[in-house]
Amino acid sequence: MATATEADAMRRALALAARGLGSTSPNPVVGCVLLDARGRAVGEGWHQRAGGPHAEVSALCSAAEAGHDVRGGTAVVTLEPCNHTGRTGPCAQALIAAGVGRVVYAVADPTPAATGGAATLAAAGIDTEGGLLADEATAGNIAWLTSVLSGRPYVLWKYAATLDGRSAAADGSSRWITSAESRADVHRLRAEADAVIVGAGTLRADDPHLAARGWEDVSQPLRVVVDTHATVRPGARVLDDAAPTLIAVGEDADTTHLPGVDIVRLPHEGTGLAVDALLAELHRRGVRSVLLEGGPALAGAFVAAGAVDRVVGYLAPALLGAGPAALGDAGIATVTAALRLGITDVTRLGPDLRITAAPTAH
Ligand code: AOF
Ligand code: ZN
Repeated sequence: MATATEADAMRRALALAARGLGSTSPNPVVGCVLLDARGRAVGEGWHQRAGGPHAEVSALCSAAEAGHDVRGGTAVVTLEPCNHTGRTGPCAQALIAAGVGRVVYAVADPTPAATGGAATLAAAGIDTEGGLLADEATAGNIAWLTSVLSGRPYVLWKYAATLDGRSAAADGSSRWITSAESRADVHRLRAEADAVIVGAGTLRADDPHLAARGWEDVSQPLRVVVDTHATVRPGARVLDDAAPTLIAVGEDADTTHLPGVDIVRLPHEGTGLAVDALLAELHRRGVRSVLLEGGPALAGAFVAAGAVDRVVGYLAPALLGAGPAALGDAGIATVTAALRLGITDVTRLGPDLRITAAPTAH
């Protein structure tokens, strides 16, 4: 059984891990706290970017730099220590070499290449225990875990709407339905995502820039436009050099007006492009989490494809009474076929309400 001190250390490790959100992809976020033999926290670290040191190694360095001895101590890690030599060496071996007596981790590493660290540690005589704060650690690494287990990026669909569920007015205007607080929160979601996806209709209506404003020092998400017929204008703001941009078009689209633009050709599906093919292409490019920003038709296609893992709705206390709904046709014809969600969070943002929900298992 883990001790209260170890649980506190794990909470700290989870907070450290979260600092890596948005910059470790395609790797997980991982945090580590080292306790000495007397249970005092003497080192900590987190994985900052793919290719960089793993959390355990960075924590071991911080303890060594401060002159602390971790022999006979405990390593508390949010993910099972890796067992492989990838871009860096195996953390299980680093912990064995450092002489820790115990390792407590939250969730197992499901990747075939890296798994097995717990067994290696135990075989070396180290008291090894998994599962401490596993739910919190799973939630903190949900994008990476989902992408490893499903082979496609984790998809978060975000929309803004009035209390009566309209995402635009009857004349098409949609700017500033929600408050400045809600819009700032969306920039945080963008900063945490590897890619942001919009449809060509949204691009035509709003000419969005899609960068994470206020987060210029973090890695900007790849901007993806689903543009079946290649209607994007060469001067569109999304094509500036603030962040990379990928335009997904149909196999037969004419893209001669877009020289130098990164374009991927995908099969058609219904009136748009195949969502599965788009997500497979993004996964191939290292994208592990996606923020889907609309519009309604594209969101409908993602829901129809079973490719929405989480919904974040920003509801403004306003009524429009007419205008498009946030979600377009998702192939759901009757109420018994509704995609049922469970609410995981409700937060007030200025005058608005942010509701986070995820499909319930079926
Ligand atoms: C750990 N601690 O901090 C991380 C781990 O890209 P590489 O070669 O460094 O290896 C990445 C893989 O290592 C990643 O897919 C995951 O399985 C594990 N990540 N493991 O013990 C860490 N970032
Ligand atoms: Zn490692």
